[in-house]
Amino acid sequence: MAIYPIRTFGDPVLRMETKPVTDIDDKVHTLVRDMIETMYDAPGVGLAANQIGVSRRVAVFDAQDELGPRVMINPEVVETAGEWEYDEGCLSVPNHYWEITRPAFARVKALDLDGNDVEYAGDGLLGRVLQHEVDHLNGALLLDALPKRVRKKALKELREEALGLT
Ligand code: GNR
Ligand code: NI
Repeated sequence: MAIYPIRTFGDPVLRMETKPVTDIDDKVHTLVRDMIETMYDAPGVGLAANQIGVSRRVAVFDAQDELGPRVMINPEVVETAGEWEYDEGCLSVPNHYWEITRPAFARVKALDLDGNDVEYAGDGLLGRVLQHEVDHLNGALLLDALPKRVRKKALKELREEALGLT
């Protein structure tokens, strides 16, 4: 088991293409175990592989329900509905939260660790985390989901923070 450092905004790996998993081998099992450990240690409710520098289409999440940690391999959002504004954060943009409007409901198709088709669907925190993690695997960050003006202000804040001006 291992806890990995989480890559943060500005690290190019967060914007790079991620490769689908074709073979769910021991390396993928180990990656998933380490990702779950890293997610709980952070602590966070989701983690995408590229957040620990691995450019593969793997994510884990725990929507704080009775189901515990879950894995999605090669996930795709296949359906969304509604609209919901929610105070969203990201371990790769630590200590910042923004009100982000996204679909309220999401359905994701993926593979589990046995290579079986799985579907996760829901609203609330679950729907939000599903969309957030698939975004990561597509090289997107929560900043990209902000309205233009808010995004500009957010980028300015992050730039100033990086320069040690705050
Ligand atoms: O821990 C996390 N909390 C969170 C809160 C609101 C919306 C999305 C999230 S996901 C985030 C962990 C993370 O950065 N996953 O990529
Ligand atoms: Ni995130």
